[in-house]
Amino acid sequence: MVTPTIRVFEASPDRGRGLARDMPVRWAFEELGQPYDVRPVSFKELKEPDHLARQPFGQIPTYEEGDLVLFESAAIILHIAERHRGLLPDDANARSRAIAWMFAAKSTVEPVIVEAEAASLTERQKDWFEQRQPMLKDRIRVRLRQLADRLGDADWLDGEFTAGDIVMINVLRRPTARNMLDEFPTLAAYVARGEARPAFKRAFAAQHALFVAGSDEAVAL
Ligand code: GTB
Repeated sequence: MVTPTIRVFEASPDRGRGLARDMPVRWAFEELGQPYDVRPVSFKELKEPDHLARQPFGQIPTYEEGDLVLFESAAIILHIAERHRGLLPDDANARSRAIAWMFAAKSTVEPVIVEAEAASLTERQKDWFEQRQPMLKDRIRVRLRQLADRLGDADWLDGEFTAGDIVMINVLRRPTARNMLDEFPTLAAYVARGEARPAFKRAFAAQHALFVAGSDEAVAL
């Protein structure tokens, strides 16, 4: 069997904090006990034809396994979770629900968080920046409240730990969401449970080590 290769940031702007989207892919590999190779890519290479052929938007992560080239972190996780037991339940209905949670994380929860982060990065100089902030935060708050209501006091989103939890926890780890988790202690505990898993720790250490190898500015483990 071919060992898959993922392409990741050569020098992640998160300085080793595991916030880039190779982190959930690495975590999934670790949960499944599957080996993977890593190819660091520079920002310049991301926008060159060779990489654009793999990832049309010039981003990381990508996945290569023989003839198969994939992009989109959740699609990569779904692909490996379908090929190895451990991240999707055997029961067909539970399996579909786990996949639905992956979609929910990426298309219902993540967009409101990304919108607020994009505003902070690109709209700070606009005279309406401050005025828009409460609305952006409230949109996130609504989704976090709904998610907390559904999670209740359960450990994971739908029974056993699944790929849905990997994708959702990575969305909640984004700084803007994380800064709001004080208001949602059950979600804070949910994220902490994910981060306490040995597979998460191995994935985190691997991406951190890559950053350290290329810089003397890594954040502490
Ligand atoms: N929907 C795609 C997926 O899930 O795979 C999104 C992929 C994506 O956003 N990739 C980003 C990228 O390659 C890296 S993860 N950006 C380069 C570009 O677009 O030119 C996003 C990210 C980047 C940095 C931090 N950080 O420093 O904290 C966090 C998240």
